[in-house]
Amino acid sequence: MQISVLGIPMDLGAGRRGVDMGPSALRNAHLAARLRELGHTVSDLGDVDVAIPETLDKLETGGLVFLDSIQHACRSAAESVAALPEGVFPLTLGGDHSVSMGTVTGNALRGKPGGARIGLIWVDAHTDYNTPQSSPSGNIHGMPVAHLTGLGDPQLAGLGGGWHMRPEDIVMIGIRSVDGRERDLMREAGIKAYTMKDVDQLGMTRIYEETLERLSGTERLHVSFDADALDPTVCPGVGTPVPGGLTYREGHLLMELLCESGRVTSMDIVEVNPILDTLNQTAEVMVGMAASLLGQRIM
Ligand code: 4U7
Ligand code: MN
Ligand code: MN
Ligand code: MN
Repeated sequence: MQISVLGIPMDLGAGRRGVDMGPSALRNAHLAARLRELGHTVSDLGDVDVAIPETLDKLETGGLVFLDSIQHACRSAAESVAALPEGVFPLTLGGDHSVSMGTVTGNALRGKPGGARIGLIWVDAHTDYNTPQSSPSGNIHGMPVAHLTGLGDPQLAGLGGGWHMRPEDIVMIGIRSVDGRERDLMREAGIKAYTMKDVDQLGMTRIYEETLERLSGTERLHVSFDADALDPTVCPGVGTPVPGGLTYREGHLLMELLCESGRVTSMDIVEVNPILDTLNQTAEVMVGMAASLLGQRIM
C-alpha cells in the first residue's frame, strides 16, 4: 500500500503545551522505517503550517481560545488529505485532537466532493463531544467530535462545507472520562461509546465485531487514536491522563483486528506529548499501534 504521512504540529487546542512536538517524536520513533518493513511505500508530506501560540492573541473571534488559527490549520489539513489520490492511505500525526476535525473532513471529501459516508472509530479516554457551551475547560481538543457532527461553533462545524458526520457512524472505544453536559449531548446524538467497563466485560474482540457490524453501511473507515486511550503506564506522555485505560495488548488487538477487516482507509495518531513523556515511550508505542493497523503480524 502507499502511505502518505502528514504532520499537524498543533497544540493550540490543548490546555498544556507540547503536543505540537508529536509529529517529530513519532518520526523519531522510526515511523516510516517500521511501515516500509511491512512492504509499504511511505512518503512523508511534511507538516501543515500551524501558528505559534506566542505570536497570537489568545482570544480570537467568538471567544474561543485560538479559534481562527485552529480553524486555519484544520482547513489546511483537510485540503491536503482531500487532495490525495484514492488508494493512498493518509496517516496523519497530531498535534492535539482538534486536528481530527480537519483530517476526518478531508478523508470524507477525498474523491467525493459532497462527502462520503465515513465511519469513525474514536479510540480515546474521552468522548471529545463538548461544545463551546458545555465545555468545562474551553479547550477545543475536547470538542472535535461534536463539531464533526455539526454542533458547536459554526467556523469549526463548517469545515466540510455542508458535509457532517452521522452520529450513528461513530463508535468510541476506551472511554472513561465524560463531562456532565457532554454526556447528555452524547445521549441526545445517540453516539455509541464502549467504556472501559465494556472493555472489561465484553472484551476487545466482541467490541471489534459489534463495531464493524454497526459501521457496515459506511463507505470508508477512519481510526482516530488518542494516545490517552491507552493506560498512562503504557503511554505516560499525554496531557490529560486518566487511570484505568486500555492495555498494550488491547490496543494492539484492536489494531490487528481492524487490519484484518481490510476496511480502514485512514488513521490519526494524536495527543503524543514528548515534554511529559519518558524517553519517547509514548511515540514508540503509538508507532507500534500504527504498524499493527497496517499489517504487522506476530507470526
Ligand atoms: B482529548 C475535557 F474537561 N473533557 O473538554 C475537556 F476533562 O483530545 C478533556 O481527548 C478533553 O485529549 C480531553 O477539556 C481532550 C476535560
Ligand atoms: Mn481525544
Ligand atoms: Mn483523550
Ligand atoms: Mn489530551
